Amino acid sequence: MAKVVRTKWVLLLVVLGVCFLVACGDASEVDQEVEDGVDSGVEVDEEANQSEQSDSLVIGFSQVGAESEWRTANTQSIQDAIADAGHELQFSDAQQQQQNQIMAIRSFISQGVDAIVFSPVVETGFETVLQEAKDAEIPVFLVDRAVDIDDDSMWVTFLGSDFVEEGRKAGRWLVDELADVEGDINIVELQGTVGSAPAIDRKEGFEEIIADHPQLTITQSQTGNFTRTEGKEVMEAFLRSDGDNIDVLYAHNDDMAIGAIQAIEEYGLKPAEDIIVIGVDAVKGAFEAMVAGKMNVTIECNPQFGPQLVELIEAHFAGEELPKRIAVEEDMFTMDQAADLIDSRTY
Ligand code: GYE
Repeated sequence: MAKVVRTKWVLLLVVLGVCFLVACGDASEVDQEVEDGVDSGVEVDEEANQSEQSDSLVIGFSQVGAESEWRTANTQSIQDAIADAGHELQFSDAQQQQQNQIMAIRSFISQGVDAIVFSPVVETGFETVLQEAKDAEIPVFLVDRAVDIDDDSMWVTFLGSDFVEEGRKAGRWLVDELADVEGDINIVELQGTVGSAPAIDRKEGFEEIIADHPQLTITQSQTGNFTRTEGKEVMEAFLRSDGDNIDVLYAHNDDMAIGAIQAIEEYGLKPAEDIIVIGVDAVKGAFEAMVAGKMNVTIECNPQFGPQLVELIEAHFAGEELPKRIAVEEDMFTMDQAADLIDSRTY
């Protein structure tokens, strides 16, 4: 019996010993695996890095300038989206000068960037440089503003707003607002940058709607170049020449409307009461003016299409065929909605 017990103990010890050795073996194998694992982990990461690097693009972006709140938000959205996607950005601010944009694009071409993002300050005069980009086989993505060129093979796609529709929305809002008002209505218009797509199209859309309402007339129309300063200056001139007969201001963007509001107040009139104020963009400043009761309506033009743009660029490099025009969706906001919405506005 004692022998059996001893034998059992011996067997147990042997089993434990074997287990220990196996365990050690396992442990050292595990150690080995950890080492291998670390190594192979690094290799995997390197592969990921390499593929990230090879997928990572150098993107040249020729931006119009920094003329408005809209533009600042647009630049930020595109810069963030490109950085978040791990691409490299070459940024150039043209300060609203066409010549600067042509130089920037030429420089992107000579650097051999992978793609060019381009928001043309004006619609015409870019054929030569776009042809140069095409010859260099660098895909061009037009954003925000279009060009007036028939050969649409010069760019991959255009991503932006329907400015004619924005002008129509402004016109329709005004027609509704004045539905019960009798007599002639004098409208002054602050146009955007001369020759730019949003100035041309916002004018066209607005005129198309008011054309059916002969009591509505644009009595004065001039450019304020999309800036607050020039918007104010031009509104001062409008007021000087015909101050008591202005019923409506239609500004092609909010910044000019905000500048003009100041001019109206300095002239001794009440913006939004004595003169109806219409803007475009729906930037924070317009919401502040509406909450303060100084602006009647703003038509939305959404600048935050950076993520959508990056998706399109990546889709192009993945071999996808893109439509030639892609619209950004937008809305319209009135004075009575402004207080509820102001905090949710992100630009
Ligand atoms: O409305 C204006 C900016 O091209 C849509 O340019 C853009 C316009 C925008 O300066 O504020």
